[in-house]
Amino acid sequence: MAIYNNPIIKGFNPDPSICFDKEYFYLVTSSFEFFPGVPVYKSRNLVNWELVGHCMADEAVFDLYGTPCSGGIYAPTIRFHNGIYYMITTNVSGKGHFIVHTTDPCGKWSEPVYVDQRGIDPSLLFDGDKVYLTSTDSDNGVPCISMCEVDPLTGKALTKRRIISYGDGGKCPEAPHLYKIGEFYYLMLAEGGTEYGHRVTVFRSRRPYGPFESCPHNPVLTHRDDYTSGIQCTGHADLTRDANGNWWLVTLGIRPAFALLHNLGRETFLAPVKWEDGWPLVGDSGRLALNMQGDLPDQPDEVNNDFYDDFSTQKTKLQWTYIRRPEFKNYNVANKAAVLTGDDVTLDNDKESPTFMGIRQTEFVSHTKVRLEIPETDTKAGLTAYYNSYYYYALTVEKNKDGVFAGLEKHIHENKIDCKKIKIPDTPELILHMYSDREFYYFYVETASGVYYIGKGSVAGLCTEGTMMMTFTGVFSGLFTEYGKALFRGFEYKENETAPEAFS
Ligand code: 6LW
Repeated sequence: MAIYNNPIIKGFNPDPSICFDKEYFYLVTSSFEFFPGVPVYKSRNLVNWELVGHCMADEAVFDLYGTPCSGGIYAPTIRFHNGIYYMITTNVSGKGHFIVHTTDPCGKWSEPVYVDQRGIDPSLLFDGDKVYLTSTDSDNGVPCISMCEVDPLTGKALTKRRIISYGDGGKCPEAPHLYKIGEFYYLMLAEGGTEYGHRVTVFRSRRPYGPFESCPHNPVLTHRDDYTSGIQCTGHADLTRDANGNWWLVTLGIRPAFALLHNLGRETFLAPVKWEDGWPLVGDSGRLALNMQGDLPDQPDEVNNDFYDDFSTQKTKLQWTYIRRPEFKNYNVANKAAVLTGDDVTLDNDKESPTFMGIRQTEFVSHTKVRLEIPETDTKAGLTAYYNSYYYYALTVEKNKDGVFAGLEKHIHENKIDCKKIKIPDTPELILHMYSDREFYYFYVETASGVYYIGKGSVAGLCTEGTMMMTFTGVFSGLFTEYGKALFRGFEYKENETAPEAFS
């Protein structure tokens, strides 16, 4: 048995789906308006995960232009069958469900084939010569789960869809996954909605289309009645079995920053699963913990989410994420600098793609720093804690004919608060710092002549629970240029690093 920490994939990594190809586990998560879409993580031991690519990595094929905040790419499913990896998901702001496939999940995925089925949360079960597709549906307004057979290489529905479940009485039955385990077909759902009533329910039948009997101890996983574990909203789960025959469940959950507010997004958690009387027993009596133990398939290493990019190679690191459909002509990574050129698309633009590149914030306490050179006047660039176009804090550095000015912009709902700008020495290079804890983001500009405190923004302003529309994402630590040209060097993100005394 080994101890591991939850979440296993921290920061905005919701709606996890997992498969095992007898050597490695692969896990995908939803990505909404962010590009590249559907990150692919790889692991041997279920604890150390490496980002190895994205299923949607070609902005010409997967055009997210105009995608609204938390629109776009919803929950994915990844499956492995006969040497081919399949991923199915839904572009809710585009053409609906699509399937891509590959023989190398760390490399290029196929062009999408679209599936003419309704709902969200599509999933595939390979069962002999049949492939079943489950997804959410509506029976004259009553939410349910339906299923049909599909050709996973063409996307063609081979049978009419049939309703197979209405869930266990919870609202929003969703996230269906059908498994063939032994003599039973198991249907696993999320119910209660992805907030604090979220839960996982399981059903089984001897036939793929049911009728299904409900697990006697449903929900098999929930934190809706647990306000002590530091984990909430668990639901939307997927099952896998390791080479030793042990079962595991991955699920989304949140870690509240404080009260019932979360800014890091819905994250991916792991629980061991045992079977009793043909029903799954998940985690600790249907609950997860931040520290758990299980018979892991391989000894885990120390987990380290710190990130550093000196921009020394043309190929940017996979963690960099963009908004909607990035204009890559505005990004030039070379000679140990990321040169970001703004085209007057501001961070609060909710349709286009501002010149922005960010990484997922993975811990409450964090420190992001980057060196900034602004060679020309009429430039505005900086460092941002970015949730989406309506919710972000931006440490701005503006260079104009009157000099160089540092400021803090706070965007919350329709409000834009422009904190006082400070004139700073026009030195060749500045160092921008963003610190975070469970309550605030703190912004500083460091120059050769000293450190300037620019201001702070409350974490509460960038939390999912406070957004004016349903949102599903999490905060990024990002670089941006709104107009002009900025050279960024030595981007560094560290967990659990706080501001030094000298900064206070
Ligand atoms: C996802 C649905 C859900 O498609 O939230 O957690 C939606 N549950 O299953 C967006 O993540």
